Amino acid sequence: MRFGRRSWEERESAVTPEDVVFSRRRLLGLGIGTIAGGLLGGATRPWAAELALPAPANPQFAPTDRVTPEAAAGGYNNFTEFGGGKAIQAASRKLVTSPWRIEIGGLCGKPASLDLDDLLKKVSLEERIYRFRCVETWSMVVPWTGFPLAEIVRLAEPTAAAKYLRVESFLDPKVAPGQSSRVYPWPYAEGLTLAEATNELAFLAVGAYGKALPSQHGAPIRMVLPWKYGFKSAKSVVRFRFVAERPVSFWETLQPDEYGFYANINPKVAHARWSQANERRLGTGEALPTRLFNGYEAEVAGLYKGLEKERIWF
Ligand SMILES: Nc1nc2c(c(=O)[nH]1)N[C@H]1C(S)=C(S)[C@@H](COP(=O)(O)O)O[C@H]1N2
Ligand SMILES: [Mo]
Repeated sequence: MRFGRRSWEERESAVTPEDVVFSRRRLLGLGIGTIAGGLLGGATRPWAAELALPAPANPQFAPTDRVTPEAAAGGYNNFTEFGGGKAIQAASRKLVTSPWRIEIGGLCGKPASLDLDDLLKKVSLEERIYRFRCVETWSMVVPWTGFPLAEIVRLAEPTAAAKYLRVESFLDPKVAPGQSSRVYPWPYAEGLTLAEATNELAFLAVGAYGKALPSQHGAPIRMVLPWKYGFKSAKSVVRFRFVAERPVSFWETLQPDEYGFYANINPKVAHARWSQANERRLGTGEALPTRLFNGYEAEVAGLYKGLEKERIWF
């Protein structure tokens, strides 16, 4: 889906973090044409019905913000595995999301390799409406269905040596044309401190808008960390690893001066190339002032007490 071209769009394409590396990829001769090859259609999860969606809404996470229309949120995505632009939904259909193996490992007492369906039997699903803010300045409000990331920590029983959780996305260049580019440090990966991973807001979504997660949003399971810029919310997760050292993420590997570990939302701290003061809601185009921690200060500010000298914003 395409929205009217406006001044913000010009600005946004100019600030896309992908722009630097994507142009390099073109130099490598990997045509954009290959990226549009996903219409053949992959499997959507047959368990969509089994998931008993929609799950009960958690009234604690129901902001007054108007929910973004489903088609707007699902039609303007970042999923570099399937292309550098926003219209990756057709290409992402190639992702086969069932069966989906999840590995939980590293410094923990209960490492496991299990099918997502079996993982979902160990948790209970709920719906939460969260604000979501991309570093590129667009934002949305989405009803996600899922369970707290803290459940993974609980099931894994990390040892005392574990300080961080590394979360890794799928790797399959046959399915994801973007992964044929060696410019990127595949697989996409992100990381959190254990305190962040067990914060009540940190969420793993398997659904959106009362249905199984569509592929462009990171099916069958993706992180949602609403107080951090969107790139921290890794999609199509296959691996959780408890580690002692701070993980270096996909974007941090590419552009460490622009994308740091914490990436907490702060309107007063500009990105290296643009301001973060305002945002634009998908669908309506409404312009809004960006809020500290995306408006979740009460829930997460405590995580950063004593860390003020660190780079907790970018
Ligand atoms: N695996 C993977 N996860 C990813 C990305 C990506 O390119 N690959 N993009 C990130 C970025 S920059 C954003 S803003 C959000 C976008 O989520 P959405 O497309 O569901 O809105 O996904 C994040 N997770
Ligand atoms: Mo983003």
